[in-house]
Amino acid sequence: MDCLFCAIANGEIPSTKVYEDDQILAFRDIDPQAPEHILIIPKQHIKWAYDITPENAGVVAHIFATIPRIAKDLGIEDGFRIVNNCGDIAGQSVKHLHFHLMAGRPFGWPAG
Ligand code: DGP
Repeated sequence: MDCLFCAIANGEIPSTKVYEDDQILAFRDIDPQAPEHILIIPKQHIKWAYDITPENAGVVAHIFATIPRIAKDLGIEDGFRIVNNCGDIAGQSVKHLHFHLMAGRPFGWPAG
């Protein structure tokens, strides 16, 4: 399978890692949209949020259980935004489930 984030997860393509364990990887976004912009991915290939199921949702729970640790390790103390883009209409450019952790500036709502 030709998947950019699988290649990052298995080390074929380098990334700036901020957290890793046996299930998930967090690394810096190559095109940051905020002073802190981290991507958090499951190491297993899940294409997009439509493919989260009761069987694989444990890794998604693990991502969310780890987000506070990642934020604290980065010194993020005043809040953050988590984003998941699902599908082209939402701007998902990489078809491997990922969550954007962004911080360090104010964020508008619903966009920006
Ligand atoms: P999305 O648009 O939600 O699919 O987000 C994909 C993100 O992935 C986007 O913010 C840019 C980032 N990205 C794309 N290619 C690379 C890469 O090779 N390395 C890193 N670190 N980030 C990448």
